[in-house]
Amino acid sequence: MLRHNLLLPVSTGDLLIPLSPITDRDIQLSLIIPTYQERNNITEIVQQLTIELDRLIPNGYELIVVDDNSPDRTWELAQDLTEQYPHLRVLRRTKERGLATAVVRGWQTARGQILGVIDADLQHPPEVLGQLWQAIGSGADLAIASRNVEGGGVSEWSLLRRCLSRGAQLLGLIILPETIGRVTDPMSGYFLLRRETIAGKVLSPVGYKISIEVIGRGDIGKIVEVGYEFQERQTGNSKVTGRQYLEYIQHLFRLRLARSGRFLQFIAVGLSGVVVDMSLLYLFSDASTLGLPLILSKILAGESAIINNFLWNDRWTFADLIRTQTSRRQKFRRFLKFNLICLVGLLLSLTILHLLYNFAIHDRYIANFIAIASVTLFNYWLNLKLSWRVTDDSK
Ligand SMILES: Nc1nc2c(ncn2[C@@H]2O[C@H](COP(=O)(O)OP(=O)(O)OP(=O)(O)O)[C@@H](O)[C@H]2O)c(=O)[nH]1
Ligand SMILES: [Mg+2]
Repeated sequence: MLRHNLLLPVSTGDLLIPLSPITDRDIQLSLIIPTYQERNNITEIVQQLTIELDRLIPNGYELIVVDDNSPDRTWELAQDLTEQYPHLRVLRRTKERGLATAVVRGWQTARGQILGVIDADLQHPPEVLGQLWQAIGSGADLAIASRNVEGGGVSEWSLLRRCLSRGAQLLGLIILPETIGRVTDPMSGYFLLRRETIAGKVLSPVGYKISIEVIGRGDIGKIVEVGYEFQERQTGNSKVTGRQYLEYIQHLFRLRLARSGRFLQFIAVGLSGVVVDMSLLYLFSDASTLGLPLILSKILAGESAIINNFLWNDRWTFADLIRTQTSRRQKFRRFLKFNLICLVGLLLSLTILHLLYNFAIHDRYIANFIAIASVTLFNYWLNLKLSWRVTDDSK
């Protein structure tokens, strides 16, 4: 029947969002509404969102319902609504399930440059969209609705649910501090973000929490949080069970591994630098080869290792962070910062070795190992934040 033609095709394969979508120039915002068994809510949420967005971005938005073949046929009702709401599009998934992947599949068919997500069950007040949209307009990469900033709350939650939520957040802070610590409500499923922050990256969420996936894998610079009061579900049932908690923990570890992968690359590059340094030191200083003075040989060998490490890190370890910054000038600036950080690292390493050896551990090899490990971490973090920093304004 005709209705079937209104269903959008579901992407398959990698969960990868294209940088340049099949754009419709007029569409600025694509807001995903993931649904499972939301027949009783879908009409109301579409109506409320339409009223809000017609005011905010008239003719400049689309709503995309992504339904996982709900037995209550939410997808069918949503399709019926498209007659009355022409900016509404519907995707019915039959081969995959799960909230987070549903959102990504929706974004894959989205036409706007700003992507967003909101629950279907009216727990996320549509009025907050105005502030989120404004935050994006003023330069935020991610504008996220939060229950834990001023104006936010979860009024009717039981003590147990509050504890579980805070416990999950604390666990996240331990396993993935640099991601979970960036926002006060990392579990929020209500946000807008710029397409380019996640485009071209293969996403791989497990379960419910799409927000930690985009913060963990995206190139997200400025984040703005907007307070909102989490409403009680009026109708329909929650899909949250113990399984979602397990999936959340699995998701945290998957992200930890993905992020640590970069650190392991950094260490591998560091080891290649040791080989360069040693070989050149031999070549320059050994009596059977060039026979240069030791200090001069060490300076030449050390600097060559720094150049070696920089080139590998720029092309490999941090390559994905600087796709848009390829000019020679930008590269040279990164090199200078890297060089400077390595020199500071060297001084730090000497200081740590000296202090540990003389005042704490009187074993020079253990002290040296601790010095190397601390300085490697120092180098990694500082280089990630300064040399290859993702929040560069000139992006
Ligand atoms: N497509 C899709 N949507 C889902 C799935 N699970 C949940 N949703 C939708 O995602 C949104 C959030 O799910 P809820 O069950 O309300 O989760 P919650 O808001 O954290 O929990 P409650 O406070 O108990 O409602 C709702 O719009 C659901 O219909 C799923 O597997 N697939
Ligand atoms: Mg809900």
